[in-house]
Amino acid sequence: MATKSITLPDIGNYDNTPVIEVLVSPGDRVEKEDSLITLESDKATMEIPSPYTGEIKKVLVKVDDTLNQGDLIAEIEAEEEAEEPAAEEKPQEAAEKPAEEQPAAKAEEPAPAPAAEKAPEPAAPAADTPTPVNRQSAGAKSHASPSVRLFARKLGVDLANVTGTGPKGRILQEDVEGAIKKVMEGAAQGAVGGAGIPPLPEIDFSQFGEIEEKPLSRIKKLSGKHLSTAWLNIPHVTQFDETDITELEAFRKSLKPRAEKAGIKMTPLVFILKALAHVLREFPNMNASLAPDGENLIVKKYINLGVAVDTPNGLVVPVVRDVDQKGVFELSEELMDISARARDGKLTGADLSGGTFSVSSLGGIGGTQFTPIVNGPEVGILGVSKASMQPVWNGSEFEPRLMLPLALSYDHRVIDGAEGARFMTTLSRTLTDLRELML
Ligand code: CAO
Repeated sequence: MATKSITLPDIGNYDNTPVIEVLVSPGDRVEKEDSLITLESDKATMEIPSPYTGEIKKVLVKVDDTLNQGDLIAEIEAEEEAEEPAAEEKPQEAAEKPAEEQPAAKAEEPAPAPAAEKAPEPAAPAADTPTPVNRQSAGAKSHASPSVRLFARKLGVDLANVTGTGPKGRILQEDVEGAIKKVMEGAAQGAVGGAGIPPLPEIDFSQFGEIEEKPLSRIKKLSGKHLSTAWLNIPHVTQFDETDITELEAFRKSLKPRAEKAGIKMTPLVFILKALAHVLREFPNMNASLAPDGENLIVKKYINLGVAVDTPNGLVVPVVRDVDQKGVFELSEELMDISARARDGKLTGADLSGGTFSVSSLGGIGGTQFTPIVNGPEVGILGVSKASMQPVWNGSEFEPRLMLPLALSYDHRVIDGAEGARFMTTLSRTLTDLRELML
């Protein structure tokens, strides 16, 4: 046993070659010829192998350092004396061969071998392209031949996430292919952790105290999957506003006796549905869906509003149809009917389909604002919070006004911020002065 310094051997006509990976840490046991670091010149990537078997004591380089022949890389407690790599020995240029044709580097290969032409930087994934797995993380320890490393890099595969099945745990091209296949299968099934998203850590919570594991309801499982899909696929923007509904509330109260007579509960939500239908006519892009190929917008000529209903088993979104063609009494009756059937678990498939835009109202419960998730493939959703009396400056004094907080989330691929703001302003104006509905 002896502590040996490992220095950069002659790697050819390369100066100040950057370190792109450090593959070992202090305490690691390495075999002779195991890779220690990867360098990347403007022409090639090359792994620098250990000339000794033993335990790494110190790592003297880090990612982004630049190295020249003779620079110290590491110190190792060597188990055997090894011949120093011949100073004049030149690495074999293997740059010309395409990655697929290159044989996996053998453990017995003596000298550092520049692997292949510099791998092009993997392009940043387009917003709608699922990345198979994370990009290679600097400093991750993984053993693979330069050709496999290049192959993985081209596909954006982080070798730290791949289990090697080759000799001494080396990662083979089949291992990289297998890792990609696994991710793609997961993504196809919509599995948690698919589409390149690192899964949340699995933690045994019982180690911290008593726990109880309860199954999620069927509705929660279904809506959870749908919400995750919408959240991941749609670039959301949420805009907030506060609308003066003082006059609306006075009108609603004036209608209450008639509503009660008809056995109807007339809440602010009915007026919001009515105003939304009016504004959606003016902003048809909000009453639309993006075609699956992302090339066209499918604008719907009907206005069917989904209304999020809180039930003991979870959230459901039944649809009120042709809202633009109905009055507030009819809408109230329908809203009462679908929310009652939702809570009794009696909705049919037809009740839940065909929506063009959704509303989620927490106004009856409380809160000042929240950010609703777009009910994809719809384009927009309105979140309604609890109205409260507030002092509003009218130019000469503060006046008590009933202010309703609204949040509009939309798919930014379809709606620009300015269009979203105009939609919100028009909706707000309509709710403040219901006479707008007649225009
Ligand atoms: N501001 C102040 N008060 C409001 C209000 C608002 N924005 N919206 C409703 N209210 C009042 C109503 O007027 C009613 O009061 P009165 O009984 O005195 O008239 C009370 O709050 C309860 O209303 P409601 O909730 O029963 O009726 P609604 O028409 O407003 O809503 C429904 C119906 C089905 C949407 C609602 O019951 C519900 O389920 N909301 C939850 C939706 C949800 O969970 N969204 C979150 C989805 S994301 O997880």
